[in-house]
Amino acid sequence: PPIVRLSDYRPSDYLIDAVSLDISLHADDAIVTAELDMRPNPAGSAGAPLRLDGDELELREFTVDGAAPPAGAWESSPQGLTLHAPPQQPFRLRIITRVNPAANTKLMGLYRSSGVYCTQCEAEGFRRITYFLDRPDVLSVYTTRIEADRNEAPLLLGNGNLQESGELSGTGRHYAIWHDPFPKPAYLFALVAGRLDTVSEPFTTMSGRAVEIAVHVEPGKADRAGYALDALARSMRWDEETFGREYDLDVFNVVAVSDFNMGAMENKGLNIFNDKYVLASPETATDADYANIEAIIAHEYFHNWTGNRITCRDWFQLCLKEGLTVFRDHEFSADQRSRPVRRIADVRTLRAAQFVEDAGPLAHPVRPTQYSEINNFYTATVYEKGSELVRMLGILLGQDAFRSGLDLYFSRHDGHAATIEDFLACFAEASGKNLDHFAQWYAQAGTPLVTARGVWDEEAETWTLRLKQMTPPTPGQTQKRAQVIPIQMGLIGASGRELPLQADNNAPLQDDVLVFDQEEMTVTFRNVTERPTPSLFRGFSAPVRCDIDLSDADELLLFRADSDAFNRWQAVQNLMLKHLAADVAALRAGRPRVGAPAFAGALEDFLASEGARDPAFVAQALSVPTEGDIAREIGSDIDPDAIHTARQTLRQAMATALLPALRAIRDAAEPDGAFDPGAQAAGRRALRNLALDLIAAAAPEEGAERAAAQFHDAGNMTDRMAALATLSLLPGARREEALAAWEREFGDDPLVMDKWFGVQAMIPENGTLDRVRQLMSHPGFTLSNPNRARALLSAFSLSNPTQFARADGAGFSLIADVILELDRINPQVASRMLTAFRAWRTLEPGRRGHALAALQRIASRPGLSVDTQDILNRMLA
Ligand code: B3K
Ligand code: ZN
Repeated sequence: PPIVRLSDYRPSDYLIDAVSLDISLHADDAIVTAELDMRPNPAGSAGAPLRLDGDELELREFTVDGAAPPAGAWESSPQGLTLHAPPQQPFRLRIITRVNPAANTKLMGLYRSSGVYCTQCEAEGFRRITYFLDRPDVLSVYTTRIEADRNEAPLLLGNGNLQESGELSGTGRHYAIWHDPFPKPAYLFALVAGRLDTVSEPFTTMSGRAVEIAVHVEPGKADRAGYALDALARSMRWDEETFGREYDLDVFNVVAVSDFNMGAMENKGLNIFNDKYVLASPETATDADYANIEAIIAHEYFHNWTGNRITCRDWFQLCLKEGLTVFRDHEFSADQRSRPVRRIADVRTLRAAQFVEDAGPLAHPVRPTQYSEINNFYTATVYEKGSELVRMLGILLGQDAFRSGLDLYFSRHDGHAATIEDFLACFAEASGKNLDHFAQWYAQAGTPLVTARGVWDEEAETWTLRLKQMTPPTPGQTQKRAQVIPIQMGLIGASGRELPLQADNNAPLQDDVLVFDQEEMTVTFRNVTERPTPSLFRGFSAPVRCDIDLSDADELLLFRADSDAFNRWQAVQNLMLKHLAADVAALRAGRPRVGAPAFAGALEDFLASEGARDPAFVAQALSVPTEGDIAREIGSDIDPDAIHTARQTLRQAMATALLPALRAIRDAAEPDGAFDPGAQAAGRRALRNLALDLIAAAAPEEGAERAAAQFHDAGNMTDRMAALATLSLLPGARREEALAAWEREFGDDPLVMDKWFGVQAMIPENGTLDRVRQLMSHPGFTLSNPNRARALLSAFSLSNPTQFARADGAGFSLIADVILELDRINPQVASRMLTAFRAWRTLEPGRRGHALAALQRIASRPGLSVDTQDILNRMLA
């Protein structure tokens, strides 16, 4: 497949000012008539041929300014249409294509999901609807006429505002005409036609504009749409209050469909969602589901400014909209919930997904410089690390200059397609600071490792901090340079009090932020009258790893006394990780195991003193690092079985020490009343359910009994699911009974059944492979639905390390079979699933060999999709 390079970017030779679409829908036959008002681009090369993109299209008719061009003047294939010598003044193309929505299993372009017509055009799906300049720097004003059978599709939605609608008498068909006054790239085009139930409410924007906001869901599910609608209204208000961004159309529609490749899509005025991120009721959705819905509704809405009003010049600039929009949705969730608890959750995601990506064969810069399939670059690096870079800008420039820079960006680039350089220039201008070195974060891949060593001089009352940074090589980038790393920090005295932070005059310390932008740096702090314990990277101020030689006593001091909640959590994680890594090493070497954790007493005090006040934080702090966290800490020669054993041993030891306190949490009376999805109530549930899980680790019989009782009595899905998860780890009749009961109760509810598939796929037992095979023939299972495929198979490959990476290679082999089958149905979902192998080189030699064999078996299949081929090439390079 051809490689697209950032360095080859050229402006389009032609522009499309206006697009008029007429789309007549039939299940297996949609006729698309496109009229394109075009002109040569003054910035392009004059007289160049016009090459329109296409993908699997059937051309029915083609005219230029009303006349069919002579044969030889043009050519077309399903993959493109070329007009060799287009007019050099404004001209109009008319193109009629035919597409088959019902046969579209790739879920890109126009397709059907449970009988609803819908579209997905990002990144390059519009070319599956009509021939077009399908690139984000071609912005057009769209008018769309949608026509369909009234009975099959009573609701017809497009981008923008509704202009006209009516019946076609005697045909049973009707139509709607939508007009979007905001010029946009083709990837933001959308339509929906189907039978859907609606919840809606009026919203008045800050300048008084009346907007009707609505959420549309499959018939019968309107009672699960209220939370999404509420989250949308809160997002709109928050963006006004926080960033001064106001909505700009008369309507804002959200549509939930059940077949969707990713989470959701920010089409202008018509967001289309995976229904997993819209539908919620206390009986069917967990607290985690509610939090995801809130965050994704916000994310897609926030794109209206960061992505839609200001879009990307080319796909290399993807982080311009995604990193910034993730930053905005993280800030929103932090404001709506608990800031420290959200920060911990976001950093856990970053480390679990992005750090792993950055350390392996798929590592790439936040702004990649080349791709063969752009859909493979919607990654944790572009999204999550991209968000961290925006966050660092705020830390480095200060919040006022950051906000001025963002305001400048909104005013200067509104209505245009921008680049990372454009974005950074606004912040440099607003702050008066040079951001040339900072810009390197967008170009250099890999996670820097910062090594920090401190020496206290009692006589001189100084504390000297020596810092080094090193970024490991990544594919295509062997030499790395120093990055600009903001270290938000404090020093803590033995009693736990915060010591003053006074550095030498020439030190790059801005308030409590030390700016570390060289390979090595030494900073001396004055008036340090007692031995300090440093608290570095408060709030996780930079996306780096930190090696600092703190003793267990130092970590315990930070855990107890740090004013920064994130670093309190980090300290207890460090203690656990150190303990776990030592135990894994002992296990593998056949040495005596490490003893009981010395920090259990501190956890007991913590639980007693803070459990009631901040249960969500306490639940985070008491969560033992995942097997993935431990593998990352160890880094190479990974044996998932040893990791699993060490983790279970620590959970059991911790739980045994905490047992009375855990029982007290479980036995305390709970507030009655209706289910409250808010952060406070969710935090209480999180701690109660963590207590249940730990009790089961220390006292399996008692845990099983308590879990079975909770499974039976639970009044909401969070508690129901937590009970099932605890039971799933305890082999025996209770587990199988609970699974059977779940299926009886929820067999008709696909989203709830996804939880059932997932929990079984994650059981860390040898029998799971057969269980997963059997579940693949369950009548409710299909590879054609991305949610279902991921619920079972991504849960297995991403969240069950001992079984996916079985010593006999059978786990890899199963997923290889799945990928080969899935690749023919839906390449995007297949290639994404393949990334589960991304850390294969870190495994111990036996498992590594099995992983390689599985990857090579996939690679040997002729006719693989470009998507899957691209990931394989990089993974095997
Ligand atoms: N922009 C979309 C993602 C499109 C993915 C295309 N493969 C959703 C989002 O990030 O908001
Ligand atoms: Zn996004």
